[in-house]
Amino acid sequence: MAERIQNYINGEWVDSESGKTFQSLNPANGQVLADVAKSTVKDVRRAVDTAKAAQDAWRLTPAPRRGEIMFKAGEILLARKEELARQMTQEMGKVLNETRGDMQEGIDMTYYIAGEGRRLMGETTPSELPNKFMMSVREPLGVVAAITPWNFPLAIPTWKIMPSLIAGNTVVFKPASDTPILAARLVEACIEAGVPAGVLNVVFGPGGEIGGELCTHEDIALVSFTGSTEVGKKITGTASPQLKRVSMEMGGKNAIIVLNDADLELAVEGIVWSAFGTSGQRCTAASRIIVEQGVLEELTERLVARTKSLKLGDGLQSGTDVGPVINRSQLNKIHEYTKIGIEEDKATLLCGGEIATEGALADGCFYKPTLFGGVTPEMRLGQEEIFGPTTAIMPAKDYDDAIRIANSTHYGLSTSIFTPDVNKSFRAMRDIQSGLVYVNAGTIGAEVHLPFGGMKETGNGHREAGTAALDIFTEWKTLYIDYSGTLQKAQMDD
Ligand code: UN1
Repeated sequence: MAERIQNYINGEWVDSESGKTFQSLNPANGQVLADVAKSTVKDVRRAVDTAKAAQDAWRLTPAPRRGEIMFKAGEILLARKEELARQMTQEMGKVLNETRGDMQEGIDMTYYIAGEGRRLMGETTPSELPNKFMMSVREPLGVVAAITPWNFPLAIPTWKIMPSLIAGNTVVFKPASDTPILAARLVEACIEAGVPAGVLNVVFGPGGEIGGELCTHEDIALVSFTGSTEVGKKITGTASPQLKRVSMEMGGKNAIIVLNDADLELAVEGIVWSAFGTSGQRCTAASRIIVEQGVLEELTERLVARTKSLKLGDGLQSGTDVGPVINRSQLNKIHEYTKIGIEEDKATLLCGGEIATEGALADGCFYKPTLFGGVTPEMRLGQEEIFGPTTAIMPAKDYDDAIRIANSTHYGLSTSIFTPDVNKSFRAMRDIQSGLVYVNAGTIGAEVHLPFGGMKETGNGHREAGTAALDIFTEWKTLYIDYSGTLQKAQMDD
């Protein structure tokens, strides 16, 4: 039976004031999993008002105490890891091993941030004047709007909610409409851990209807968003005129470079994992494979064979390599790109390129892992984010050409290079324009304690995760304490 998922506002689970709901479906078979509150602007206002009212008490709760609550939330998520991973596969589609990874990433972030409760470090530095002390401290911003995507239903919300809370902010959480169940589970864990009423609120519903209010409400201090560049630009355009802070984590067109001297077996595994893991629905997914001439033929052959061997199916069934994509409209969009690749780009379709309809797959949103060959940077396949199991092989004349191609997009999230050559690796680490660079590994698999984010149109300069996250969710206050008993003048007194 379908579960009922309500908003959580001011410490209570409540329906939308409209009484309306929408459904959460299993993308593997179309089964209805939940009826979910379809919020209105009024619901959002109530959530923001509540978060605003709760902020003072939360800000004044000592950070180590906040950290203890976060730590407990981590313990609860860990205890429920397997159960929630299964629910996540049902709701989002990716295979069980990957949803376990998503859970673990959320748990890692929660534990990591709990430790910040006893750090949240500022600076002290000597004053230029005698008998004067100075330091900087991190202050909360106020109410944070956390708008999150469906591809990491648990991990990405923790990247925003946990640093917000440890810093003393309160939160209005607006998860993607495709994954409300996991969002509710995360909120439950926080409540059980002791997050007080009003400090964390969740509103479900279509971004097109309630997102605007989250970006313009006068009591929202920061809009933290992960999703497409298109939506991110809209949010920035709406929130910026009121000088709200906006932290944007958006698209990618990530490349794997394979040089002539690469270990091809390793490269093939890295490519398949990065291109087709999560059915290609990661902002870090490899959607361009840049191959130096000398290994182009052999790598292509091996990749086609390996890609054809991947088993599509329900992510809960053992033996499944690739699960469904999130919904019908994404499925159709992915297929549109196959048509664009063939008709407009005139690239070579090497395998896949079809909606899978064999047997039970017809009931779900399955797309065959797809490889294109002969792609160049001018083509749409070489430029646009597809967010599906489609990747493009792009031939490169030599190392310099490979780097040039890698840098030839508006995005800059994650790039990898396969080569045993230490000189070329270091040059690549220096010259590649992306926020993450991997050597002899794929483009996915970032860990929570270093900064995560991208250059160019992938982001707006911020980095989530690591201590860098605190720069998004806090602001600096600088304190000067003069204990000289005289009026000292900086820059003027000797
Ligand atoms: C995303 O797809 O938005 O590095 C995040 C990775 C994961 C996070 C991906 N740890 O692929």
